Amino acid sequence: MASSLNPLDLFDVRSELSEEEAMVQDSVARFVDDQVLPIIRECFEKHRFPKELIPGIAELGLFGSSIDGYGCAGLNAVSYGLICQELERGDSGLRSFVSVQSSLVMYPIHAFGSEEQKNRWLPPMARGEALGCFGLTEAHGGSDPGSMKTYAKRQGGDWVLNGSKMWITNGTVADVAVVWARTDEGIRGFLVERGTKGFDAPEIENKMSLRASVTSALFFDNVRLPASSMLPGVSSLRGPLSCLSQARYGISWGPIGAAQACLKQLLEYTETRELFGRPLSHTQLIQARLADMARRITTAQLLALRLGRLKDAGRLHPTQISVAKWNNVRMALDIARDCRDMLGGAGISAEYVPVRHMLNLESVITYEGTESVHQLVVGKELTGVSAF
Ligand code: TGC
Ligand code: FAD
Repeated sequence: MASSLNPLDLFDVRSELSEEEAMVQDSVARFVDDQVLPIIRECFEKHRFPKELIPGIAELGLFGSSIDGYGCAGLNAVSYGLICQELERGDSGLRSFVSVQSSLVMYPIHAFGSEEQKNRWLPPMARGEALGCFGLTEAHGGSDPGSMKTYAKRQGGDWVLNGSKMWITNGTVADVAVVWARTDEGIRGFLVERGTKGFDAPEIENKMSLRASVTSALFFDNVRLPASSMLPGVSSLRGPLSCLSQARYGISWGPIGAAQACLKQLLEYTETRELFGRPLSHTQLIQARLADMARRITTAQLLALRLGRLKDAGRLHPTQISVAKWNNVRMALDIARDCRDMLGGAGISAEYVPVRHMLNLESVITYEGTESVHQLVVGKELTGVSAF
């Protein structure tokens, strides 16, 4: 007899959602089913960013969805999490695109920008007419952004920016880059517009992961910026790290979608694949593996929902985000790898979703703090000692 429980939501987390949260989830799910799934495999295979999806994403209010005003939807944190989950059910690259625009570009402009900067950038970004990227990581060591070398120096009323950034999502397609640089007054954020003299953003080729997303290097060679390009609200590493907290929160939800997509396909596959005279799903080992996946997904869902409720109550601690990002990305990567294996040879084909999700999740477990970085954040919380 088929289960009366939903295998992709064993503890019925869905019933804990408000009407508005459920509506947000449903509308993004429809968008992913109708517009993302039919094209995403081809985008991944051809290393193509699906720009044509931008108007639909904007129409649903998914850019800067947590911001109140400036043309943004003003949704709660749980809704933002559900948006990430549904988008990543399609592809981690698409969720990344929206995470960066929302949490790493619109968030710092909203939190640390002047009124002029907010009015200039937030409404067109919400409409998807302007795109942004976030430049923190440098080639010599992304885990330690405090060691950044990119430097901005005051010259008259202007700033002059020199240095480079590496592995920057959306870099080549962005109209504006939020760039973090060392200055004589601490670490500052700057809004650098595409086309500014001395600024170049070439795309990184040959990626085997996040192939439907644009990743770039950023180069700054004596880039002259007006004083008005500096974000006035913060002058320390706290600025970029608080943006990371927003993005990591969303990434704690996103991979649940990727894992659900993999498990859903495997439930269908193991029911129809017959070996040794019976369907694969009738064997004990396969059932144990499927059960383990459902257990880990449901645990991740409960963790994400609790995380979201804490965030909405204003009680979320960055260490809790680290626990959830670590747990939930690891969960999804392990599930995608195991699903790939249970498909046998077919598992290496993009005709099935696990290998694409598996390759994508190799980036997700690395960016926004590697697994080791999050373990060390938790270790520091437990022992009071920073062991980075
Ligand atoms: P530390 O001395 O601990 O802190 C410096 C200042 O920052 C504050 N702070 C935070 N604030 C808000 N949220 C957080 N999570 C914060 N963590 C720390 C802290 O209170 C302090 O403030 P203040 O006012 O006293 O100055 O900094 P540290 O240099 O020891 O570094 C700690 C560490 C290793 C955890 C940090 O450097 C780190 O997180 N490293 C990993 C870097 C990383 O995650 N990079 C991600 C780049 S962006 C990206 O990957 C985008 S991927 C695309 C997508 O999102 O889809
Ligand atoms: P490293 O920091 O060199 O780490 C190498 C290894 O050392 C890792 O296994 C790490 O866990 C380990 N390690 C590091 N420190 C310690 C320690 N103290 N103890 C033990 N082990 C340690 N960055 C941005 O700023 N903006 C973006 O939009 C962006 N998008 C990205 C998109 C993609 C597809 C990828 C792959 C990366 C992106 N990044 C972005 C960069 C990302 O945040 C970094 O790759 C990440 O922070 C790790 O930095 P790193 O690659 O330099 O690795």
